[in-house]
Amino acid sequence: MKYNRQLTERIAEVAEVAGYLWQKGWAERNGGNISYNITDVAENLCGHFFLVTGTNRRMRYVCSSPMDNMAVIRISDDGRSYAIVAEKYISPTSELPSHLSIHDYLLGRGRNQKVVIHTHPIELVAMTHNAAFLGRDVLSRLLWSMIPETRAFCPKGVGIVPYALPGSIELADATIAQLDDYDVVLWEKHGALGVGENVIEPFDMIDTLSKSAQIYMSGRAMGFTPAGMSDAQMQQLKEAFNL
Ligand code: 2HA
Ligand code: ZN
Repeated sequence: MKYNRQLTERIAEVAEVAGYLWQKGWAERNGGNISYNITDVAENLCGHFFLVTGTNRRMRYVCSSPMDNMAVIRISDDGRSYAIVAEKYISPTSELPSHLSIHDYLLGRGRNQKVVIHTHPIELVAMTHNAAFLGRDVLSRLLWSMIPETRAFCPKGVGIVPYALPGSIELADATIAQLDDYDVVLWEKHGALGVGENVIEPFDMIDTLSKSAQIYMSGRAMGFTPAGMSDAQMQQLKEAFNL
């Protein structure tokens, strides 16, 4: 398989974000995974092509040596199997079932979101261990209220997916059920999953939500619960930014 300029750029983009995930402490050991629908830049358009991080591969090495740690796969024409087409044989992420069903869903909806990213942001995951935060939009409102940027740059907030076995179809289906309403979902006691038109977009959203979680945690660590912006302040922001 030949890497044209656009594919080379996308590989570099994934490598860049893989580095951020590692530097932030969100990708211990083989934690997290990324997939990118690259059908539009692949040479052969018969099936769908995906650039995916490899199973058991470290995000820190996806950054330093992308194509030793990522696979390019092509889905067969009947959609029932896939072939690994990059010259180095790397098996795709253990979360491939959820990544592929999410891509299938996004394509079916005509959404131009080519990237699925999953990572383990410390404070956001910690918050999912508190049942009080797991009600619909409870966490969205709390995180929005910590800093205006979160309301502005994550206008849909976060969906919550109850705990399910990593890599399971159950986890994939529960995630898809949230994607009509949210671009970022939190997997209870596990991690975050985001979708976007490129790798930077969902990374930035998860990073912004994570900043809010850290501000909340800093307040709690200083011995108080942060007041949060008022409903009126958030409403003003909503109107000013057309959210
Ligand atoms: O790829 O994070 O959820 C490793 C994981 C599985
Ligand atoms: Zn994970």
